[in-house]
Amino acid sequence: MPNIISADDIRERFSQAMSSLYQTEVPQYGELLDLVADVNLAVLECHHDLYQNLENNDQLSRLNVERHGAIRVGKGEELATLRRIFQIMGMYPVGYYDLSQAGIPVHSTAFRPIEESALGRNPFRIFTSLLRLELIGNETLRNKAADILNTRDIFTPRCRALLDLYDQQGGFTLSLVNQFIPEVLETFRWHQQAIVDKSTYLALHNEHRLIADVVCFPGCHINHLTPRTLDIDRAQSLMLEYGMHPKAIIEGPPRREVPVLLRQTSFKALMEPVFFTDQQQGTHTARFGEIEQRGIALTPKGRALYDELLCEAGLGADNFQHQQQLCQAFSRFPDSETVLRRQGLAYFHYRLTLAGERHRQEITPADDPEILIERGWLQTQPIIYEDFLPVSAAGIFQSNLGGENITHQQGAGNQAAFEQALGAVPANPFMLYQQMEARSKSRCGLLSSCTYPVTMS
Ligand code: OOG
Ligand code: NI
Repeated sequence: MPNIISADDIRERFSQAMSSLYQTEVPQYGELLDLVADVNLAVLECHHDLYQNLENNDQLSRLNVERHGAIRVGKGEELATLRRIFQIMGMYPVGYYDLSQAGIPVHSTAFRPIEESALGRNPFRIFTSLLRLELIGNETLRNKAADILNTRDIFTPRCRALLDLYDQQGGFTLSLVNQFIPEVLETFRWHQQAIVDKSTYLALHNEHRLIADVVCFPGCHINHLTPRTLDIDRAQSLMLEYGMHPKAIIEGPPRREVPVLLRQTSFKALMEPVFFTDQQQGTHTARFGEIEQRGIALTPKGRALYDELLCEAGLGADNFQHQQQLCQAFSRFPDSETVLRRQGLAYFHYRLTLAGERHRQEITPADDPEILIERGWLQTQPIIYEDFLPVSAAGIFQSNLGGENITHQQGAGNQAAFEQALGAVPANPFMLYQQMEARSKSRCGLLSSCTYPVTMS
């Protein structure tokens, strides 16, 4: 088929369309984008080395287009259809997140690009959660929620027809992409017309606000979009100055010389008008804005240390105290690229220096990379963490469920049920980072072959 538009192109167009839509729906998100752009500019002006580093690693161009979003669905078929939609955009399920441990009745994955070139172009990700009806304690409400979900279709008929067409043709021309994106946006935009009457909404809401959010509407509205900042502490304090209401604490690790994993904060959800099927009116509070700062991806060993120290730090009363507790606990976490690398705590991208290029023929797979680095033949850069953190995600969920006491029973994960609904096994994030590192080493002549082929079902 001639003139097929690439998945990277479709994702780029889609992420722009989502951002424009969300700016019209939640004007504070537009302000958040301005705030983050200001912070990033100030950081880059003051830290020329960081600027050079990002530019050398093709990270600068992705910074301003970089964002993630989040949606929540109610039944397996919805999740499986989303998988088809995102695959067309080069986004694949990565990771399994069990939120039930934090009393939130969902489990999740992140749809995201996985190849280095695709991530460099536009790393748009969508954190996607599936409601776990079996965790609703009240049987009458559980059945009611299931009945409502059974009758709805969150995808337009044209969207479904286009998915089938894509499968038949193996691609989309520009004119089909231009039809596909608005059809998909219909699913993700806000619908102020609910599909239930007010008393049903209130009953589900009283059980758990999240359940009302997932079940009572004809679509799975995007609930936030998140730009990437280079200094989240600055962004958090600026949010107050811009008149936004940031959540109490920044989630994730503390501020570091070498930023690790992911730090996140958000502003509180807005109250939006809703019209119910019995002509009554009300409001719904679900949609918010979030900011993230991304750092280096950790190996399983690094991640185990992160989880241990996060637990040890506990929860501070306010952000100041929380960050102090974190800093204290994380004094045990090495904070230099060299030590992180030597102790096998984080993933790195290897490349030859000019001197290394000149000695290309002398490098063998048996060489110790650390010696070549000291000799000036090899350079490394952090591999950026592209995924999410379950404890942080739970904090983001909770801060936007109105801070009410979550009376919900805690559950255990059920990855097998999630995979069955999705119709695929999410990729293991550690494998993806390890594979990236291995490929970069093998390009330097350090590994004889790349041993981790990517296979996406
Ligand atoms: C998702 C919350 C988690 C993140 O960035 O960790 C999340 C949701 O509220 O649906 O977005
Ligand atoms: Ni988020």
